[in-house]
Amino acid sequence: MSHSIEPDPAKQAAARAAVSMVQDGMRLGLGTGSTANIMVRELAQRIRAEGLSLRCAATSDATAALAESLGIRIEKLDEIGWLDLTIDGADEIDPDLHLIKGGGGAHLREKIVAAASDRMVVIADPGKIVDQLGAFPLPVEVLQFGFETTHRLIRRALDKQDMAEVEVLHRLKGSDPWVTDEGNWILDLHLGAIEDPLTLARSLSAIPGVVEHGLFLGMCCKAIIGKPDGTVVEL
Ligand code: ABF
Repeated sequence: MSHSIEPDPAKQAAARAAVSMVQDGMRLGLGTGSTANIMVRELAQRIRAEGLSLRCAATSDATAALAESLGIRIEKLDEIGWLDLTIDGADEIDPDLHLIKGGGGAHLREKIVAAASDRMVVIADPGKIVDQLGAFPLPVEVLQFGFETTHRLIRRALDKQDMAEVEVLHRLKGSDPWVTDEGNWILDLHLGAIEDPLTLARSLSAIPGVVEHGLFLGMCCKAIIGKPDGTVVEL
C-alpha cells in the first residue's frame, strides 16, 4: 500500500495557478523548494494530459532529478539560452515584490535562471508575505577559498551599515558545512529587518568571495499566493 502525503493546499493552489500560465512551446525555468516541487508535479501532469512540448531548465540538482523522474526532460540553461517564464518559490515577499530566497541553498542558480527569463513568477503560501524583508535569515553563498576572510569582510560591511548586532552564521548540515550545488558554502545573516535592501545588496555583491546573496530585487513580476481554501491572490 502506498502512503502519499497530500500537498499543502495553499502551495498547491499557487503552483496550479502558475502552471496554468504555461503554454505549448514555452521555455521554462523550474524553481526549487517544496512549493516548486508541487509545481513540477502539476506541470508533469499537464504535459502528460495535453502533450505540451516545452524546454525546461532547472534551478537545482534536486529539481532536475524530480523533473526527470516525472518524465520532464531537463536541459542546461545555456542549451536553451533564454527562458519565457521561471516559476519559483521564495522565503519572503515584500509589498514591492522584492524577495529573500535561498533558504533551500539554491539561490545562486535560482538567480541566474531568473535573470535569464522574460518573467519570473513566485509561488508561495501566505506565510511568506512580509511588510519588510529580513526576519528570514539572508543567505549568502561564499567561496570556500578565503571563507574566513570573506566572513570578516561581510561583518565589516554590516558594521558600517549600523548592523553590528547581526549574527552571521555558517550554515551546517549536521556538523559539516552545507555545500551548495556549485560547491560553495553559505553564511546566513540574521538581520531581523532590512531597512535598505538595495544598499545591503550592493555592499554584499562588492565583496570578493561572495558568490551571490539571496536578495532578489526587482526580479519578480508577479507573486501568486495560494490560500488554504484553494483560492489564490495575485500580487
Ligand atoms: C526556493 O525554495 C528558495 O529560494 C526558497 O529558499 C525556498 C522556498 O521553499 P518552500 O517553497 O519550500 O517554502 O524557492
